[in-house]
Amino acid sequence: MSEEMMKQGVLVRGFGGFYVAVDDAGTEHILRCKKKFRRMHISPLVGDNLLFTPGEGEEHGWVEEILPRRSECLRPPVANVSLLVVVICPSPEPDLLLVDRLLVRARLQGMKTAIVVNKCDLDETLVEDIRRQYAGADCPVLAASAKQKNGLDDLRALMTGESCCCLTGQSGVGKSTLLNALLGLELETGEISEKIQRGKNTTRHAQMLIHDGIRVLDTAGFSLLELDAKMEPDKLRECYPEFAEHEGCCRFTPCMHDREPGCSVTAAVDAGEIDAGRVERYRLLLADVRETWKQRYN
Ligand SMILES: Nc1nc2c(ncn2[C@@H]2O[C@H](COP(=O)(O)OP(=O)(O)OP(=O)(O)O)[C@@H](O)[C@H]2O)c(=O)[nH]1
Ligand SMILES: [Mg+2]
Ligand SMILES: [Zn+2]
Repeated sequence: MSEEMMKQGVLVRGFGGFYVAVDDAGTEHILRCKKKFRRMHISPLVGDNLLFTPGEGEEHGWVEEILPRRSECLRPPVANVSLLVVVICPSPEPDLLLVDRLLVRARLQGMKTAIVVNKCDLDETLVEDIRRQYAGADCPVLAASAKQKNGLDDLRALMTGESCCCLTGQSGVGKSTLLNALLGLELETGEISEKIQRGKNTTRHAQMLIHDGIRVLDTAGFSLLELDAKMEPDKLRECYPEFAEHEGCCRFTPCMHDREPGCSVTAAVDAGEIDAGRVERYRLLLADVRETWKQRYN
């Protein structure tokens, strides 16, 4: 294939073995993947930068090359995210262990993070609580109500200038509704189930929306997430910015900040300087990571 015929674009969505890429001029191209990718066990992710040969007329084109990724996740399955925006809300109830897992994974991938507390029209106290818990986490906490169109300017300002933002979180928190309000779109949204207070997984696949210089991914909600099975227990505490100033201040070095005597992090929790819940959840994740690490050769 001659080089001149190739174009570059970003993968914005996939459907049934086809991929849709948008080129620099904003034109959409329908593509299929060459067999060599399957042989290499690589599949393109939404957010990937691609080199492709456009199809002629009604014919689809071909993905020729996936350019190097600056980050990749499998949950949600997306590439090249620079800012991960975790959306929570009063109902369905927030799962902060899931939030912390997402923040850890983002940090390991070099992404910036933010938390948006949506549906503030239902409960305006939640955002204050979350701001307090994540005060030292290097993660801005924004208040929003997609329904009342509040907080959208802050969210837009946060996303402007990012190469690619990604909204993630449980089903039913209002990710698609937020993007509709923010970008004037009509993405499908779904009621949450009254009986179990859970979303109904309305968004099924990740897709990239490009609008007013903002590139943002709407993704499918989920509630289960594992940390990387190859993660060393030592790495986890580096994902908590609130611990940084305590490194080297504990009685033992290294200290995992897991209830060792003379631990500076425990002292900071007792003094109310670091949120107790956040540290408690860190310790749960640490136990998890240690268990997985122990079994890594089994
Ligand atoms: N009261 C209130 N309801 C909201 C708000 N934002 C979204 N909702 C409602 O929450 C429900 C779920 O919204 P979606 O946008 O479909 O949620 P989602 O996060 O995209 O869910 P999945 O696609 O399943 O992951 C819908 O009934 C929305 O109308 C809000 O700010 N306030
Ligand atoms: Mg959705
Ligand atoms: Zn310690």
